[in-house]
Amino acid sequence: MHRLAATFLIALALGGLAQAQTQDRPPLPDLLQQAGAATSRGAPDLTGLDASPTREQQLPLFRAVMAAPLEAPYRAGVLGDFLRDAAGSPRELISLAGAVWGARLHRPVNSLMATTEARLRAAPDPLAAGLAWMASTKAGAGWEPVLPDHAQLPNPLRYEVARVLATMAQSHQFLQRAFERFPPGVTPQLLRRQALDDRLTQFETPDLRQLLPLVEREAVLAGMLDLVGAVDRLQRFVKGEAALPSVAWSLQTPLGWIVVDTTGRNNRHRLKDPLLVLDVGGDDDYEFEAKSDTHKISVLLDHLGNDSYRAAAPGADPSSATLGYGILWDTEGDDRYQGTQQAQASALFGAALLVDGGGNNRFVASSRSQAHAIAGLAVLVSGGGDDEFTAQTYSQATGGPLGVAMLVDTGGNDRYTLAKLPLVRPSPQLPDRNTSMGQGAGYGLRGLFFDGRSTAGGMGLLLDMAGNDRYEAQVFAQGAGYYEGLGMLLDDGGNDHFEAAWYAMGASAHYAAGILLKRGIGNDVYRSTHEMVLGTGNDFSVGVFVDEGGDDDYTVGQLSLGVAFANSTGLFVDGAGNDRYTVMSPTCRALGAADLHEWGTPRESLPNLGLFMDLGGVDSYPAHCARAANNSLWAGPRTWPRLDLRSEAAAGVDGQWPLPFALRLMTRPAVPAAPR
Ligand SMILES: [Ca+2]
Ligand SMILES: [Ca+2]
Ligand SMILES: [Ca+2]
Ligand SMILES: [Ca+2]
Repeated sequence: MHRLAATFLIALALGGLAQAQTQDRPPLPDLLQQAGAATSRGAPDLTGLDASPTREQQLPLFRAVMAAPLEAPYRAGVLGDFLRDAAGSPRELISLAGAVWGARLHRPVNSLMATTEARLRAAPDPLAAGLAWMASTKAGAGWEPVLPDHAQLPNPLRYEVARVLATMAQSHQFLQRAFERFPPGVTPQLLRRQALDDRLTQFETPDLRQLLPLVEREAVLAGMLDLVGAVDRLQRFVKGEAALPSVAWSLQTPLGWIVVDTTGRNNRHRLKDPLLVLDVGGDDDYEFEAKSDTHKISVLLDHLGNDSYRAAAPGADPSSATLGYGILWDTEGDDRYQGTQQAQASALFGAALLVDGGGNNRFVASSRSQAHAIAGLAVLVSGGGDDEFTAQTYSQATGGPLGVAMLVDTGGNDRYTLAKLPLVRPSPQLPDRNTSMGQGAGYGLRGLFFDGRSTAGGMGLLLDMAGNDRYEAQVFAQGAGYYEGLGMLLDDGGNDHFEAAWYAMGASAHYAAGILLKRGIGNDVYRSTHEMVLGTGNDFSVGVFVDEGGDDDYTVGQLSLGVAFANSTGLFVDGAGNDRYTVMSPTCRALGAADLHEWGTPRESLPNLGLFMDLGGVDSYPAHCARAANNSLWAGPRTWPRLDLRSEAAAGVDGQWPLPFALRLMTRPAVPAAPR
């Protein structure tokens, strides 16, 4: 992709949009008028966000969604299209994740390697040259490796391996740079306890929250881009090489193990601190032991075979990173991934990548996994097979403080489960089941539960590009935001099934934003057993839900389907099809409603906007929800009808209208322009 994606995305997040003002497009003027918010652009009051002590950590795209919720579907769609174009290039995906992270970097892939390559080619032995840098690290002072001869590890494979190792030298330095402002005493063990186990004691130093502003994002991103570029080239080399020599070689270096096995055997690898593992051929069984606190970079490339990857301890698998980089790249086959906490693309101060090129895969972990990031980037990309993702909590595209996590699945009929049980992290809303916080979730830390000091959240984005998929979760999931965080679930086609309990499917709480965008004409099922789903926000938040087409089935409890609570914006849009709406609560606080948790506070005069739109088809509405009907426009219920309060602005519309916003780029040429 040569469209300077990073620059464009920043422009998308920060700048004005080229299209006409969405609120001026029908049926929005009538709908806003009916709600009593004719002049509104749909945003909640942003004073609290602007005054946040962690203002600098709020991500640009999150800010943009909060400032203009009616433009959020377009922004989400465009981001989805960029990711779709980039799905074949993990380096490009990392680059986009970095742009969303707010790291401004222009780092073309070709120019940078030239000097390294020239040096390796000029050296008598590229492998020796590729490893030489280790002797100048603290761990490797004076190290002199015993290397295989050219018969045991011949060129060009020898050169390609050396090339990755030489790239690591630079990435290693970028890591130093990224965290050089940290005080002494910051270790992976300390960070895991504070950030992943939530065991931070009052007045403890270092304090994770004080470290966040000290991270140099550009350095984290630069080192990862180089590393991913190098691994990408290595995998293209092994894929393209008709007759690889049969090599079985391993070496313990001061920075971890190097293992090269191209024999095609079914290997059983038991690894601690892998630096670079290349295995070609065979059905392999990997077991990863707990990483040492000093271990920073792990790369594993497996080509061919149905493989099994097991992490015996939190953070042990190569696609996890703490104060470092981790890459696990499996080119094909039906693979199985098994982990506990912090596994399968999980970054904690650093960057993590898991690429699975195809086959029917199973991903199993407990928490902080399957694309989870705090103070870093995590990307998991899986191919066109039928995949199964299972975890308990904080997994499947979850961005914590200063984190961007993306799970991209390019096709197949996939199944995403954040299980109710076993109970590892009881939900405050429903203590008999886990908090899900995943399938596209961005979360911050709310000080209420600790010392009163809160921290902005990051972004989690799940993009499923095709297939009939099944999403099952509990509380906070499927496009959910929590405390200055942004969660997005984009599903681009198929007949899908979504199931959750509370705060899901485009929902958010406490200065946060959640978006679910379902594109295409699939017939989808959305079910919630409790409340706050399908375009709802609570406490200065934004919840956006858009289903583009198809005959859909919606079942909810209450406070759902375009509902604003406590000075928020809730937006529900179904674009077409014959749909069925079921609301289980007898009061029917749904289908366009705005409410406050208490009256008699200044919140009464702040905006609070709930909008419901069904823009086509003949639909079925519940009999006890008397306002909603086919071909009509209705106002939401008001507790204080004579006061005309902005905090009770709500309305719904059913009729035949085009969507008032685009869900994809509008000007994209059908045929690429000829080069000039
Ligand atoms: Ca495989
Ligand atoms: Ca898939
Ligand atoms: Ca789908
Ligand atoms: Ca529909």
